[in-house]
Amino acid sequence: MTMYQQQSSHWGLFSAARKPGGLDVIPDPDDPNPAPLLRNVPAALDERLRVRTPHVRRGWLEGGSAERGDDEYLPISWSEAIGLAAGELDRVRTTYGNEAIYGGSYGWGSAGRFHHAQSQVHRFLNVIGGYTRSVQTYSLGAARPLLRHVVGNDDPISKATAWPVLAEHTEHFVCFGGIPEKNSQVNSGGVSRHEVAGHLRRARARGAWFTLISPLRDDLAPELDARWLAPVPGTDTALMLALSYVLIDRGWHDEEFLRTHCVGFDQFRRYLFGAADGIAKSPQWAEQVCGIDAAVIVGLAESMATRRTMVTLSWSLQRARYGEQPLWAGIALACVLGQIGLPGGGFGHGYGATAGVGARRLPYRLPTLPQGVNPVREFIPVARVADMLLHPGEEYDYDGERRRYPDIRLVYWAGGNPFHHHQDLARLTEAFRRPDTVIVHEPFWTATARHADIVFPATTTLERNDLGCAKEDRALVAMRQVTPPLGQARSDFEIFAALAGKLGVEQEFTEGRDEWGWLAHLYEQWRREASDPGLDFQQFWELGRLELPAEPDDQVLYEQFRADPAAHPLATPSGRIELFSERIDSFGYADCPGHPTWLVPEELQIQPGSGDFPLFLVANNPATRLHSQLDHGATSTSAKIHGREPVRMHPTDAVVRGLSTGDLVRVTSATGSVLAAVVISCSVRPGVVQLSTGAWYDPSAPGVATCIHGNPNALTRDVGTSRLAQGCTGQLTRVQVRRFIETLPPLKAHEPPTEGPTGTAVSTDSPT
Ligand SMILES: Nc1nc2c(c(=O)[nH]1)N[C@H]1C(S)=C(S)[C@@H](COP(=O)(O)OP(=O)(O)OC[C@H]3O[C@@H](n4cnc5c(=O)[nH]c(N)nc54)[C@H](O)[C@@H]3O)O[C@H]1N2
Ligand SMILES: Nc1nc2c(c(=O)[nH]1)N[C@H]1C(S)=C(S)[C@@H](COP(=O)(O)OP(=O)(O)OC[C@H]3O[C@@H](n4cnc5c(=O)[nH]c(N)nc54)[C@H](O)[C@@H]3O)O[C@H]1N2
Ligand SMILES: [Mo]
Repeated sequence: MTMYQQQSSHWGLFSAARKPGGLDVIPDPDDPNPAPLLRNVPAALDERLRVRTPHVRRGWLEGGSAERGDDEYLPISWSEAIGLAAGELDRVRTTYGNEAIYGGSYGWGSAGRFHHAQSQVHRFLNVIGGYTRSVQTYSLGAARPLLRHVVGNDDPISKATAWPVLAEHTEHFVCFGGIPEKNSQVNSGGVSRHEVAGHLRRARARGAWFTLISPLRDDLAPELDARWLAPVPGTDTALMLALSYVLIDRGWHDEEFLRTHCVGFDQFRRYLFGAADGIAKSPQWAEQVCGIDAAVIVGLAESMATRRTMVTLSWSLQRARYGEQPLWAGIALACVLGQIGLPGGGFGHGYGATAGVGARRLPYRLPTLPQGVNPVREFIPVARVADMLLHPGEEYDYDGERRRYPDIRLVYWAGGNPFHHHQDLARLTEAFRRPDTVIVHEPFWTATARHADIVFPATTTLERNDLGCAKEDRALVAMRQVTPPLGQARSDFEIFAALAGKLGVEQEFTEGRDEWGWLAHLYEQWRREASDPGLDFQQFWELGRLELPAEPDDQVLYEQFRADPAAHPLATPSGRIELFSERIDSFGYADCPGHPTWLVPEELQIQPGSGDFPLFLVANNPATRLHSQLDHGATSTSAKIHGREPVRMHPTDAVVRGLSTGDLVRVTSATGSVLAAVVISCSVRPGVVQLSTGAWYDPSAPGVATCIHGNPNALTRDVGTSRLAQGCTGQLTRVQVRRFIETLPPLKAHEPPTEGPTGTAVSTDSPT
């Protein structure tokens, strides 16, 4: 009889069993809305694309870094690989100090509390003396630093009004960037029940209105009957300012709330009415900027003022140049409406971005691998990684500080794919050629693995046991091994344990425990801290699943603040919401002034429809996979055409280019070019094309395109949101699209790299 084992992923719970035809995956029966992404899971065991043994890059063995990204890989034994990596780590830390090791290692890795790649790599590097880390994320790069100044907390996930409250009370959802169902498939750490779509349907059934403000119609589900407004991408700030202008101009604003709960309304109002720059941020002004009729803006403002309104602000809004502004202007708009803290009113940042936004958060810590202490103080804002590698010693600004990039000699990555997630990938390739050594743990031959000098084959969740749960989820699950490790793959923990052994710190790293010992230890420790479920580890493991109690939540922050701002002040300098921030103003940043401001991003300085790059590219998160994970899986590949990523465009833009669905195109920007395949769709605003992230970067035919597969980060600009947050700006770029009529070069991204002959450093002894 086939044994199905319970497993978890960032996109849901499932059971799986190995069968002769591959892996059989069954969604969890308690999940009301399982994610289509589950169909990608069998690709986890695709033997061709798995890194099966440790590898070393030939050029690195021969002493070079120039060929990184375009080289052969030699399979080597575990003992050799561990020896080489430990030797390099030791050489670099003793010669240059531990700050010369970059271990930020940003990325989502896989679900699972113990085999959490970030925790493992950080714990290991701390044990050997520390590393230069990264701060912030690609998700909320602009948001978190800004929110700290404006509302005094940087957690839009758990501070959001809970979904059931919205489903019951909100009368008008005004959704900037939408609430895309595709994104709520996912939650970092896992999601046992997909409920966002159900909450939205309940709100609609009760009669709630939806206004979708987005370049893509499918950013809200069709059954919500949303009114779709599609401003020019990147102009939401102007629209929000005009909405605030109308509300104030007509006297529909909440004077009292602005006086008692906010600071800086006077400065903000003066700016809106043109006192500062002579430009009134009127609906007529906004119409010119965003392409939305002035009358529509006035009507929308009126509807917002007369109904219980939730202003939802997607994370994508802030993943663009000056991304601080739409978030701040959106919060200001909610303040002008004055409904913050009322049930179903106010603002939310990121509803639907993940299943966890607006879900109840567990009131205690989860089982967590301790990471130890990093004695190195050095850090960078995460999206400045290429700048750091290219410009050691150079100065830059970040959130009021003047900082200097460290000089990195060794890059260590486990559980992330920078050659998916970073902007301007050709520039990142240059940057990755700077350090002496790059070490990567990967289950797959991703572009990042192909830019490494030493590649360690990592297992996937299917090959190990773990504890699964997320802060915003209610299930603690046993993730049970489905199949033995593929080839010679090992877990990140085992790899680090071997390295620690070589460096003489094995006991410090493992504390004498193996996988099973750690799972039992983490569970038992958690059980003592959390509300004790009464089951010991063995009993839990046999049962397989605990429903965790949701206790009184902290989503009442704004309710309490509304009720009594003196007793429940926000953690801002004023204790109130800051429409003008003296701190931000004191930094003197022209790219992030002291109040929400319309700043014209470079993308908009080219007239829409004209110039070399007449179209806006929306590079959003993909519907068919999580980032670049399992890009070779069934859901992901079924959307590709001729093996290339689909780029969606409006019929009017297709007609003038003579394009039909299925045609191959070259998309070019000032940064680079990609090949992709056209899909014509009326769900895309005219003048906009959409190419989601995650197609594995394929630079194998540079004469044809920077990436012949369709990774939009070959096109995006590597520039921070502003000097305040230095966040990622990958969401928007200007491009041209032209039919591709040359010979189509074969895709190499979904093939393993060229394997060199078994050479000097190579002996295929059994795993040690
Ligand atoms: N243009 C543009 N770019 C973007 C975005 C955008 O909107 N536009 N979005 C950004 C955002 S929000 C994010 S969060 C990033 C995401 O960027 P990443 O988080 O880097 O993307 P993933 O594809 O999830 O990369 C995770 C990698 O870890 C590997 N992995 C999985 N499990 C394990 C494991 O157990 N051990 C090891 N060693 N490896 C494992 C996977 O195979 C995969 O290669 O992308 C960003 N990039
Ligand atoms: N299926 C799936 N789900 C995911 C992920 C994934 O890779 N796949 N990634 C997860 C991660 S790490 C994160 S951070 C979140 C990301 O959450 P978001 O950043 O919110 O997600 P995106 O899909 O990048 O963008 C949402 C929508 O914003 C719209 N948009 C883009 N530019 C503009 C603009 O200028 N104005 C307006 N009004 N709208 C605009 C686009 O149409 C886009 O579909 O998603 C998470 N969920
Ligand atoms: Mo993200």
